[in-house]
Amino acid sequence: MLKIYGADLSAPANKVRMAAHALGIEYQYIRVSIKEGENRAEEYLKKHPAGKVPVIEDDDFILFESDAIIRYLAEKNGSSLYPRGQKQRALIDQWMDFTSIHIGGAMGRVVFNRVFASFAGVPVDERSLKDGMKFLNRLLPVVDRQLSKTAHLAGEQFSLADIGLLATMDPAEVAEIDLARYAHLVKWREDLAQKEFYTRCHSSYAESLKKFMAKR
Ligand SMILES: N[C@@H](CCC(=O)N[C@@H](CS)C(=O)NCC(=O)O)C(=O)O
Repeated sequence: MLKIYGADLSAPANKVRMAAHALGIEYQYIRVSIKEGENRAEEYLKKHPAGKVPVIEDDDFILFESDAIIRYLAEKNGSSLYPRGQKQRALIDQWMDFTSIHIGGAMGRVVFNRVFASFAGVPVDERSLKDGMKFLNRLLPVVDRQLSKTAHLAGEQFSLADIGLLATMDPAEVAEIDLARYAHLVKWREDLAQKEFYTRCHSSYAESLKKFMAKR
């Protein structure tokens, strides 16, 4: 059975779990405690040389980087979430890259400083936080506009691009990012967060954070 190494508060790891659910792939979920440094253990570094989650093990095939993983899983299943048509696939890739590189980068700055800096015992980097918010204020109108034109991010069909954006935006509430002015993004998120591929991962990111805090 497929193994997914992840952490409940890792948006990229949750992206992989959500994709596996959407693709109907059963898997064994192996939690890697970043807090306890399990991701830096020698055995784990053999799977991911930089000690990050997610990683998958598909028999003896090991793969890291969430977008590479979900493309691999969808391709293996011949799924319509990552169709073979050249232009359709290119558009999905475009939005996946835009999401991970730009939105994910900006979200990372905001979420780290507003949520995780205190756990990590490091001071809030105000400059990084400000830049993250500045980028989000530029990037989120782009996806909101796109979602005003088509039902899903890369067109009318639900695809890997939607799973990528949904997982990336998952910590918005806990990081106090106000999305109210992005009506199409809000509606799209609300609809997808009710689907089984999402609810099998968690009811919300906030709920996972609450559970994590309770265990500390
Ligand atoms: N681009 C990577 C990002 C992976 C990543 O940054 N994972 C974080 C958790 S969200 C991690 O493992 N951090 C632990 C560390 O760097 O020590 C992906 O999409 O898989």
